[in-house]
Amino acid sequence: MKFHILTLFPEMVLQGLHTSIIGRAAEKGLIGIDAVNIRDYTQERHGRVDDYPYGGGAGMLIQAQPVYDAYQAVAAGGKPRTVYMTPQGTPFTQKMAEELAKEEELVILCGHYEGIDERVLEEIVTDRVSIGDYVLTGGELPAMVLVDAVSRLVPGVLSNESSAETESFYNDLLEYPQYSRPEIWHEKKVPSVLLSGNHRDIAKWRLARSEERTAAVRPDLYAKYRQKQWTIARLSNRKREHIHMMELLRRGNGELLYGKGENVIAYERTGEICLMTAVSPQDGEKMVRFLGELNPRISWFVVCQEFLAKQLGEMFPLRACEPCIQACYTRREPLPVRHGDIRPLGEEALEYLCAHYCQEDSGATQEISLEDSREYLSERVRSGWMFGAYVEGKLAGFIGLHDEGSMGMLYVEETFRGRGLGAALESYLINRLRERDWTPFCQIYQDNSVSLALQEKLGLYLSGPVIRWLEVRDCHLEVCRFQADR
Ligand code: 9D3
Repeated sequence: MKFHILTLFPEMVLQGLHTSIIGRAAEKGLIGIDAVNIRDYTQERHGRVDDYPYGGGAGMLIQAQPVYDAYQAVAAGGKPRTVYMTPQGTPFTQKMAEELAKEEELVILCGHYEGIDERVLEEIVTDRVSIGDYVLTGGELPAMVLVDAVSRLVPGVLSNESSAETESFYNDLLEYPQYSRPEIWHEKKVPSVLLSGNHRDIAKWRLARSEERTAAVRPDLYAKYRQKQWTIARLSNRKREHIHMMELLRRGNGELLYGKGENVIAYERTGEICLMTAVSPQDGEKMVRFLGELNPRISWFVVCQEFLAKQLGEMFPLRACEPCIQACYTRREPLPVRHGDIRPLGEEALEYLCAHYCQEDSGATQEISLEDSREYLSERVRSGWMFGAYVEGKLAGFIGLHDEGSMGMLYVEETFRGRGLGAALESYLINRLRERDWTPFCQIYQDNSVSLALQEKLGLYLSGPVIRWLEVRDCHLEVCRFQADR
């Protein structure tokens, strides 16, 4: 990730970003921070870059020309994403940081004085971002905030340990209080439950403190949290059909776009997947209309009812995939893993995965390019949820978690089939999910009797009605770069 910061105070930005984690990332070359002085591009004598605003008013404006020339110097003929830091921008969020982290190059424009001539902004700016409702003296600190938040999402910038932490960041809740040695300080004792060693009690206590804090300080977040919990409870009335939606929400991988009783729309951002269930066709119609208005980016729909598939088909250009049966593991006991050498896969296994990941299993009717498939597998490996089974030190099969949370991608090499390797891989993954208090589930094509038999053998429960995946054909109808938070 390369940042080009256009500013009148380049040394301020560089000073602020050369220490600690961000400084180290820059040293290692994981990110690049280039601060460009707008003043170096002025054509006026005495290095002047500002002038009075037409129509009058207090203060000075940065003129268009030096900003434009500084931009041209870093854009090098391209049209890189360009963020203008301004109090009139969209409030910065983690979601925006995640989106910006996908770019290879970012230009960040900092205002000072009263602002910048609007005409140059119209030509170069793609996003306007504020960091909150308070008044600063310039855009430099906001630019540093943005660089910090985006950089820590760049792979390798954080240690694996701390990045895993962010992933499991409690769903819509603020963090619980934490304590370290000594056990007593200023006559204050560490809460005894934390010393008990009982992980269930500890988790319960932490959740209660998180809820308490969130309710007190962030009623907005708390309301969202309560609605999610309520929806999960409603969905659990038909758990086998709805396990994918419940788990998406429970694991904090999805947001609730719509929740009226058992009429629910959940959304997974990375894969642009929209999960829907409706009680009646009337409800379905309302929900489809709602989606049309909200217009989020969607690549896939997953629906629980056939009428939804029909109704969506009238609104979106779709290709329907074969229906799937849903299987979930809700037993109390972990499963025995009858194979010794199963471990997480790293980037080095990518070639093997690409060679053996079965495209038909992805459900896509149109050819998924090798490129897309590699991109997906690489992202899955980075998520830490791809596992391989090794026989005599050599990779013989794998399994993983899809982006919406279902188990899948199961593969066992021809020569090793019939030895329970597949069962071992799935059992292993089920156990890992259970450690997190998640309910393992997967989706299987109706006609895949081999896989269905495996699910029954392992003790998973199968859903009656079928789940339908619907692929959206080139429908990235982007309204604005940052979707309104609904
Ligand atoms: C008193 C000046 N204001 C007149 C209406 C406008 C104004 C212009 C520029 C106020 C502050 C600034 C400087 N701030 C930023 O450039 C800025 C900022 C901020 O002040 N708060 C939150 N986010 C941001 S992003 C850029």
